Amino acid sequence: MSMSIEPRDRLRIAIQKSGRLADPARALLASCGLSWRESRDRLFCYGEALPIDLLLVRDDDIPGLIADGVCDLGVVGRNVLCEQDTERVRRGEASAFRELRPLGFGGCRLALAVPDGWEWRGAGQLAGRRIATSYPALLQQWLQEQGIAAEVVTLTGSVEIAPRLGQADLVCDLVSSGATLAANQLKPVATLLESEAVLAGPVAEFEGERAALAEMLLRRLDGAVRTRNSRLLMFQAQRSAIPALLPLLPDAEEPTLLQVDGADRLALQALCHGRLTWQRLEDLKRAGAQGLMVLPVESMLA
Ligand code: PRT
Ligand code: ZN
Repeated sequence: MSMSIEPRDRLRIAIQKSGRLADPARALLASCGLSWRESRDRLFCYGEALPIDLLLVRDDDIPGLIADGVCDLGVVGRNVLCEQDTERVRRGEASAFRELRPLGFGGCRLALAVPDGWEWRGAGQLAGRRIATSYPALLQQWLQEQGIAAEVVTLTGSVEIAPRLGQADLVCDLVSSGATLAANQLKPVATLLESEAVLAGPVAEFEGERAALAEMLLRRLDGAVRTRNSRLLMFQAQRSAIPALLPLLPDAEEPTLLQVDGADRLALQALCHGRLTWQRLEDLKRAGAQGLMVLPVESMLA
């Protein structure tokens, strides 16, 4: 396995080896037409369909691999990317990576959580308190913006039990369902960052072969992310019913209308990004839609 950073014409994407983002990242890239032959050590997957290889690593290493030019792109939580970028900037270094696209999975937020018994009256309450977190740079920055002097206790794991262990008074941690906080008698009171998995890349533009490859991949990703929850809706209706039907289409792109027979009967087809529930279909039927059909979207290229 070559890890050289000499000019190369293949694109290298870092993704999480195992963990929350590993499977969805692979699935998303596969839906863009990528496929790989796995190496025996499973750290490097050689791209077969396209010259795009995968490097399987810990998520925390991904921004650094991009900064060092070892990888061109990476799939990582915005929380990790922003933390490491904020840390670099605080150290007086220039940004070396950036978010290229949000990817629509791995959603969570970085939140401040206090013991259940606290009555939250705002950030002023935090002065002089100890806050446990794995995101010290983002927390320091937020505290600075609020004008609060508090002690940041950096922990790499099990942040939520720090108050019970007497290591801190409150925590700043990732939350998705909130069940972990609740189980530790904590409640979220402020959000520092809304996060999801993102495609990260270098600050500088790609050159040569890799620029064309990256551009193609981004185009396919945009289609894949957009179609993942989209459906094609088709039905027929009288022309006079159309004005009442259009507002019922959930987050639809400009629909296509085709004349079926005579001037009065139309067939409509629309790409809908919102949820097409049974309730919504019944509403459409009541407003005059006939022969309703909802189809999944396999791929899309704008
Ligand atoms: O081994 P490696 O370092 O690669 O993995 P990791 O253990 O650091 O990361 P991993 O797999 O746990 O998470 C990867 C990314 O998933 C994070 O960086 C986030 O961008 C995203 N993500 C989404 C989450 C969560 N949701 C989440 N809930 N990461 C962590 N959690 C934690 C949360 O902190 C809490 O302790 O999961 C626990 C359960 O959350 P609740 O609120 O649903 O109870
Ligand atoms: Zn990690």
